[in-house]
Amino acid sequence: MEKEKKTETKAKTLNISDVTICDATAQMLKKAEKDGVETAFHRASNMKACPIGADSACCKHCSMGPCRLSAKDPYGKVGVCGATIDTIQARNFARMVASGAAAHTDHGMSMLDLFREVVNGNIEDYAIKDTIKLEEVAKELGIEVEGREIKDIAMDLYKELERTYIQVEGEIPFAKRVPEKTLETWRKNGVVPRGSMREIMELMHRTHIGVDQHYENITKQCNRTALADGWGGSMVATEISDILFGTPTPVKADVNMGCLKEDHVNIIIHGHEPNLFESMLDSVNDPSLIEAAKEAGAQGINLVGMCCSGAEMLSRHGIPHVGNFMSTEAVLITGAIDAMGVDVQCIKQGLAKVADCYGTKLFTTNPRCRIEGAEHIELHEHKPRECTDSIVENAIVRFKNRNMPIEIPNIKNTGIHGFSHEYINYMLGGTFRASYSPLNDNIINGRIRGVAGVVGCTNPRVKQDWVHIELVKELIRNDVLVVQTGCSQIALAKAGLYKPEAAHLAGSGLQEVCETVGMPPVLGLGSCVDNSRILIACSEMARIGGLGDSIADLPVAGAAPEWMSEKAISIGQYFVASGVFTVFGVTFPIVEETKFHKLLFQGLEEMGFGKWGFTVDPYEMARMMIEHIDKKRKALGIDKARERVLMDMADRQKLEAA
Ligand code: XCC
Ligand code: SF4
Repeated sequence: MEKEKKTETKAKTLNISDVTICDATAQMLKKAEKDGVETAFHRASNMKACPIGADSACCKHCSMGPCRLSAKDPYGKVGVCGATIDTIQARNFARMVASGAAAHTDHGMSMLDLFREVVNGNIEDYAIKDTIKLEEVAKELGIEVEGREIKDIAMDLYKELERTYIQVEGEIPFAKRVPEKTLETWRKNGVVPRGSMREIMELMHRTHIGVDQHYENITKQCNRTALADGWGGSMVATEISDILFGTPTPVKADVNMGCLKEDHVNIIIHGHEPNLFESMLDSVNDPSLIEAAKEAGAQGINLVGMCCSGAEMLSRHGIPHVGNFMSTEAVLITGAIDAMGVDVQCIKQGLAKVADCYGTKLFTTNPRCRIEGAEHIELHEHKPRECTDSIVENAIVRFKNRNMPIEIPNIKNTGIHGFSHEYINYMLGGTFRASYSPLNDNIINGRIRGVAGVVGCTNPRVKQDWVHIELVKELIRNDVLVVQTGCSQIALAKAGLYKPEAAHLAGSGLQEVCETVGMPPVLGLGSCVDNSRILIACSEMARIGGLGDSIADLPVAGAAPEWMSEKAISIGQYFVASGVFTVFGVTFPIVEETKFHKLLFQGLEEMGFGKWGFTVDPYEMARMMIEHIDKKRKALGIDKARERVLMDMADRQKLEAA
């Protein structure tokens, strides 16, 4: 009791304009204070991040410890077992990679399980929607498609992709997509992944006390495991989801909390696996459930998404998206949410308490994820509607019993989403010559300086959305085409950058390309597993020619400016291992000036991989990425072309002025 009181008096009031630039979230945080509700923003401001953990200078891998080293004097001490700072940091980092990779690959495996049961005819509520993509992917993997039944092709594809997970020896199937020279680098360094189960298991083994105690060797397995995510589990998740639910093509859609409707039953699906969301889409369109909602006095049922499965449904079907990771508690504060259904990943336990405050029903649906205080209605894929219908029915009851004032921020932002790798191919190349050549041409002639992937989470340790938005604006202003996924995509969508008219914020070269094609300067590719679309795009750019032979040669860079999850670390590591310079913000869990730090931030590049970068400042981040892009342009001998383009522009402007 005494203690509790103490923390209460210490609790700081939140300075809302310091923690978010999302107006809707800010409005809800104000309401939270009035309502006496606490969110992750409040908890972050009242709990300093553990400084030893932040530097990754501690180890608790055995009970001789936990051992605490000093970030200020990293080589002054070792752990009880003798582990050095480099071993300890490398092991901690490796376990983040293992966990992140496990999350993506387990998700991918669920999609593959669903696919198998659909093909076998055991599941009838889902079906193969995109047979063209099915055949394309099968062909790429060397499966015969000519004159064969879809079912047979699908079964062969299943068997082939299963190797991504369970294969004991040999390269994973999608290694076939990796540019020759990149694959050579992997082979030389012994990091081409086998099955992800084996890679993750081996990484967990090697980071146990008394096994791998050389940071270079641990990093090697980090690369292999991360690649088993990017080119394995994540890529399978994306490709199978496209085959089952359709490959995204551009679609106009709204984001932000203004997508909620006071006079409708509002249902949010939040999580990562599209099977729940797809079934919910059927449920909310069921005439009998719509009728039930109307009988309860609602105008209808309004389904919206959050986080990654939200970003997927936004891209695939134009389903409105109400906010990214740091808005999931805030949106409940509207009081307008009648039910929130969640599956896996990035679901804050804090949601349960906020939902309870507003009488919102929070449902877990996946056997992997339960939350104390939330009701569990499991999604069984052979009868998914039982789960999603029941969530709708519960939501209708909550609607009928709404007894609190509702406040919905009146903010909605329209944009164009759904740029799959296939569509970029088609859009730039035109119907008859679908190809990445025009993209490469525009990079070579300098209209587009390079391509940047800006992805990842939001994090209460930095001002929500601000780093994403400033970074992306700076990049496009400098003619860097930006591709996005996940919570970052939503940040920029809220800032209005997914409108084609946002092209005026781009440099003159990029602006010209956007206007010719009619595309926004920022392209959203979907959820975090859809980062695999960026890998495929990079492969295509290398394959088409003119920009070098490996991904490491390309004028591209990546960033996760507001990252928070272990998944982000796995993504960062697979981009680095694929050859991409990748910059993270917020914090980096390694002590600078250690050998392990030098390996990640420099040594890997010397081995033919990419490398890591770090800064919290979006402008510095953009500068680092552009500098890297320019370095690659110079190495390719295309830096002159760009100078000429800029001169042409200047000349033209001079002419126009005259
Ligand atoms: Fe999670 Fe995927 Fe991060 Fe968003 S970006 S906070 S991982 S929901 Ni993927
Ligand atoms: Fe300490 Fe070594 Fe045990 Fe880690 S593994 S807790 S460094 S004794």
